[in-house]
This record gives sequence, structure tokens and C-alpha cells, in this order.
Amino acid sequence: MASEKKTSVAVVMGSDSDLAVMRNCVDTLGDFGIVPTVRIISAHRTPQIASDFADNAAANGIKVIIAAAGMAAHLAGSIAGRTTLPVIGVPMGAKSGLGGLDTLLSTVQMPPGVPVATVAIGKAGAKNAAILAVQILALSDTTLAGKLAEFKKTQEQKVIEKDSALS
Ligand code: RP5
Repeated sequence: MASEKKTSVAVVMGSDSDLAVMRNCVDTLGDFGIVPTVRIISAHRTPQIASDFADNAAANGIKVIIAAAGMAAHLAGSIAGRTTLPVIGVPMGAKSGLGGLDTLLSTVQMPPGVPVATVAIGKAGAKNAAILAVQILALSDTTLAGKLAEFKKTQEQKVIEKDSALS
């Protein structure tokens, strides 16, 4: 089993086939200076490891868990049921021929009392999961809060420049 590094964010995914999309999440966290713990853990194929991960995450120093899975996606929900840490779910797209709608619904439709903060399907969601994790951490980290403000400003400026280029 991969060792747990002492970082504030864990990025877990159900399969190595999710890795190409989830690189967008890891890279975006990197833009904010966060090197996450990255794990391949499956709610269905490695259920005991998934349980152990969830049970030990807080004690291992994790503050936010990002969980990505495809098809009948239960990884984020099953982790959320075993921890008080915030869990962000990333639905993986188009593995089943249903375009990711199956995955979106199985990630977002959690019963009351066990929230999973679900982002968009695929690449956009992978990136937004990272930004949402940074926003959570920035509530108690002024350096991160400053980086977020800078990120927003740069993003805005890029759109303004594209708009100006049209006229
Ligand atoms: C899910 O099943 C994984 O998260 C992946 O998105 C999907 C298919 O897995 P593989 O068959 O590609 O390993 O559990």
C-alpha cells in the first residue's frame, strides 16, 4: 500500500484510468503550492482499503478529501460516511456509455447528513475540486487566501484581454 504523506489534501480515485483527468486536479493544487497525497482506491474493488483510508485521513493530517470515480461512483460517498472531513466528489465522464450522467447522480445524490460537495463531470470538475479545496483551506490560511485573490484577478484579466482583442 502507498504510504500516506503529511499533506493537507488527499486526491483519491477509483482507477488508474481516472488519472489523466485527475492530473488537472493535482496540477491545479500544485499551482497553489499544495502537493497532495494521491491514491488509487476503489470503493468496490478495495473496500477495506477505502474504509481504512477514510478512518485514518484526519489523523494523517488530511483536511480536505477529493474523491473521483466513474460509473456507479460510490468512492466519495463511502468515504464521506466514515469521516467528518469535507469530501469533494469528482464524477468521471463517459466510462459507461451514459456520458457521465450515471456518475454525476451517484456522486451528488447523497442522503441527508452525509454531504459530498460534487463538482462538474470530468476535467472542469477536476480543476474546480482543487480550487474548492484551496478555498476551504484558505479560510484559515492567509497565504492561500492571497493566492486565491490573485488567481481570481488573473482569470478576470484574461477574459478582459480576450474581449478587447475582439474590438
Ligand atoms: C470506477 O470505474 C473507476 O473510478 C473508473 O472511473 C471506472 C472504470 O474503472 P476501470 O475499469 O477503468 O479500472 O470505479
